[in-house]
Amino acid sequence: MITITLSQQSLPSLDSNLSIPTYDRNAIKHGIIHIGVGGFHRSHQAYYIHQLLSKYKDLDWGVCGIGLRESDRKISNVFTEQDCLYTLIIQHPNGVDDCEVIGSITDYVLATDAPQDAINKMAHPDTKIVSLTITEGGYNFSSSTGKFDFDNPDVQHDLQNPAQPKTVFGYLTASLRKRREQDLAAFTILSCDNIQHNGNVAKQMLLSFAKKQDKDLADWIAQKVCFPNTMVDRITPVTSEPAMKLLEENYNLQDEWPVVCEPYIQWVIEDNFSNGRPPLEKLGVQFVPDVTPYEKMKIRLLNAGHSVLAIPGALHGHPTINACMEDEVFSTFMRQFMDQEATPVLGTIEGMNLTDYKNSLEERFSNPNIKDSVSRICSETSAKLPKFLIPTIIENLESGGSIKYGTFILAAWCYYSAKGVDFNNEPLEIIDARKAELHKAAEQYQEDKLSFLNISDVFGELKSNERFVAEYTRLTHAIYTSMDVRSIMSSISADKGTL
Ligand code: CS2
Repeated sequence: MITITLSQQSLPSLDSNLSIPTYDRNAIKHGIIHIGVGGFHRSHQAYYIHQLLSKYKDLDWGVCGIGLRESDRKISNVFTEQDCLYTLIIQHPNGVDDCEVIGSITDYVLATDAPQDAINKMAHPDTKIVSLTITEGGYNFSSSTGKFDFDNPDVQHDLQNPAQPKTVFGYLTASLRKRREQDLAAFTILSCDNIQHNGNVAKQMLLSFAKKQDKDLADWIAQKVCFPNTMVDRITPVTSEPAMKLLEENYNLQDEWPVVCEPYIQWVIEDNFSNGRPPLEKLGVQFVPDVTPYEKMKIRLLNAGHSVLAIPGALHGHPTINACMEDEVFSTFMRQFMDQEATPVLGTIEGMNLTDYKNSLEERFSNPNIKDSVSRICSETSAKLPKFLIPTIIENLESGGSIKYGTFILAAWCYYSAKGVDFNNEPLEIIDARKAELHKAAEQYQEDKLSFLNISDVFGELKSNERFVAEYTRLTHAIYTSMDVRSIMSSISADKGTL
């Protein structure tokens, strides 16, 4: 049997068991422009919009993707070949896979090749929302000061070349400037990254940039653009070879870049839009006046819980999050972290049962079918921990709460960054924009036990807190001397004073 390549034209010939878009993709308007079309956007927002188009034929809210980086060339090429279609593979814990071809993205612009096209797309009258998944590190602020980083060379470039931008801030201001000139309503900027108050952060960073470039425009943005805070959730591992094989074997379909995800999906959004919004509540999206409790709970439990498993997991040689969960030492350690360090600083969250939430996270992390690699979770740790974990340590230092679980993760991260190999001497796949800097700081451990903590925009003032320093020193020493994360984790969980 000849394998069918995914495209608009091939849709009617696909296996009839595979669900395909039933709406007229040619009639779709791009109400949403999305910057940063990675796996997560494709399993989450694009999936919700696909359902909106399928069930309600609301064609005003299609998506046009934009890539700002050279590394987006791969998705651009795949989308060119596949007419922006892709298969979403929802992997259930019992081994069942639900596969569906998603059609809500109907155009894609690689801005590095065509900056003006990207600006024009955002400035188009049909555009009502520009949404972002630009990663935790993409907001260009220092974690310790919270200030916009004007030293970034790309930011400097954008300030000097407003019509040829490189950064998201340059593109947003260029397109908003054009909308203002043409007397078009401003779009909403919808951040979908795992940062507490992601909308407020996006606003503050964009305004810092815009003020430097054009004060009047900055005032207009401040008045006209809404930046709702959001909480987004769906575990989406990196697409693996077996996922592609599965489509070939079960459906005779060749998809160059399908997306794999868990069944769980959640989106909570503050109902604050500049220029209308899709009726996503029809699909279970929660619109709330204040997203704070949801985002804090998710970031401090789910995202932090992931890092708490993945960093020692990588050192021990566990390949995936579910492998970590199968190891009782790891799953106990993670739950104790959640119960003893994250929960006390969260306090009570109205309308939420934190025990149920934590139990559900344990189930989701244990899904054996999803095989979420620890290397994905460890990627860009330098941007993640200042948002996911370090605030919990700081708040526990202030309240006199436990810090041993969180501190152990920072100690393990120091070893991880210094050595670049796990405890079996196997190379670690370290993906971090600041990899070299982290390595340099961590590597000086033998001469200066606190050298790693010198990266102050990651660790803030932790180095000057006596209780933290004592715990960190004790735990790094334990790791460097025993080279066995499991036994240290089990001692920490058992609350033994000595290691
Ligand atoms: C993960 C997230 O990257 C990470 O560290 O914790 O990607 C996580 O899987 C998603 O936020 C789930 O919604």
